[in-house]
Amino acid sequence: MWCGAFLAIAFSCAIPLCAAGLNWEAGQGFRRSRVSPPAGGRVGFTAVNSSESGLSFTNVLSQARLLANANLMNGSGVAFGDYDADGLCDIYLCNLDGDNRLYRNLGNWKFADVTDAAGVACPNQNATGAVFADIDGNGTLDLLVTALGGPNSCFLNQGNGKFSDVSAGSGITSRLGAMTMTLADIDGNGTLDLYIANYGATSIIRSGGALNISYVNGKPVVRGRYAQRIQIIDDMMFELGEPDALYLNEGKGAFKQVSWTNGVFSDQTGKPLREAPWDQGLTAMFFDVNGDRAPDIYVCNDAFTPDRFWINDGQGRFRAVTRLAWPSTSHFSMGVDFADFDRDGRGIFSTPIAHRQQQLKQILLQLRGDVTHHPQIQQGNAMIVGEENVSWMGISVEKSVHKNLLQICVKKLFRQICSLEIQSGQWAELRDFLPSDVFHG
Ligand SMILES: [Ca+2]
Ligand SMILES: [Ca+2]
Ligand SMILES: [Ca+2]
Ligand SMILES: [Ca+2]
Repeated sequence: MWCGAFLAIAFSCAIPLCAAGLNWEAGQGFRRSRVSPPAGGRVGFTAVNSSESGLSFTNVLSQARLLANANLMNGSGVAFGDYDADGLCDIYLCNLDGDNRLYRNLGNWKFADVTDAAGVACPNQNATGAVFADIDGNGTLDLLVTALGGPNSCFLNQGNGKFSDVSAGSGITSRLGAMTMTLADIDGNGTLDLYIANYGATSIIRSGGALNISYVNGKPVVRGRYAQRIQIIDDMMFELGEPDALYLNEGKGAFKQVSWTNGVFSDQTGKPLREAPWDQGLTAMFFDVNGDRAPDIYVCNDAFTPDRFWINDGQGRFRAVTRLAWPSTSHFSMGVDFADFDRDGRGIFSTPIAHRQQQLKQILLQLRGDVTHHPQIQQGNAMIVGEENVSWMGISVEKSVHKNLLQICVKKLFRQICSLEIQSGQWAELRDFLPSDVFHG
């Protein structure tokens, strides 16, 4: 019943009439409020012009900077949170060429730009991600911001509409190419700990970076500043990312980075990692996948390295999920989410993947209590590449029921991609990546 009422909120909140205050009823660990959807009218969303809302933000990236560093094209994020605790959700938006903006929600779909008063503009940063979270545990939402090439920022909420910039002593400033963050109390001490997915401060191959290559026993080896980010395998060049970073929250806005190689992280056999993964991390998410109340970590990685999936032992130590429990993984992952899809009390995670030179498959896995899984449904996203634009299209797969229908959909979709790729002579290469059971059935 309450679920239905809540869904009514989700669909109707875009209609300004619903912005009136709600009568919240406190529960243990939650609060709830009945809503009264309009009896008439249509469900759906109503566009609110920026001139009416006051939200006039645009994330701008100049072509010159884009060409110099293609990783900037990964884009920037947004954070939602009621930073001033007035019951209305506020918005923080990240910017690449300009300052970030904080918009205070005034109610009735009006917003005021309070960035300068709050002190959270983050000038001269390639801001990529933001999150509101109570970093110091005093009940107010603080703000973390990641930046490509750093420094990442940490702002503590002063409770009077202002934030204090404690970045310098926070321990999270970095020159790496940070993209996104996730927070959870991984060691159970009551503080929100932090995982930052790093992608790479600069793109190398796509931006024409100069490489220092020498030959060892006739084989090319990259040396110099990009030695760890470029691998040459069978005369093919592969670009890697940068190590992600896990931080323990020491309270009061200070974090301490956890080493990848001191035993906190171990491989699927239980052996401590000897080197950090050098992945192009795009998204990370804490979620307790095995129900032991210890947050586990899933990390989506772009390009050629696989996603990472770590199980927390309850003490803040992480072991890679075994390949027996997790036999297939995405490449070119961009996002992950968990939800109890079939309402059996266990989570499902979904990692969309998409790249025209990889399998067009997305894995949607149903988690069992022992962290094994079976393919339940497969979904895919495909990148449609035109001369002037790149867009994404989703496809759904229910192998048992709609396999034939699915095949038709995927073929049609893939022909569209291939017909474009044929022009650049990559048809054969693409065809090699087609999942045979889907495309040749
Ligand atoms: Ca607010
Ligand atoms: Ca706080
Ligand atoms: Ca903690
Ligand atoms: Ca867990």
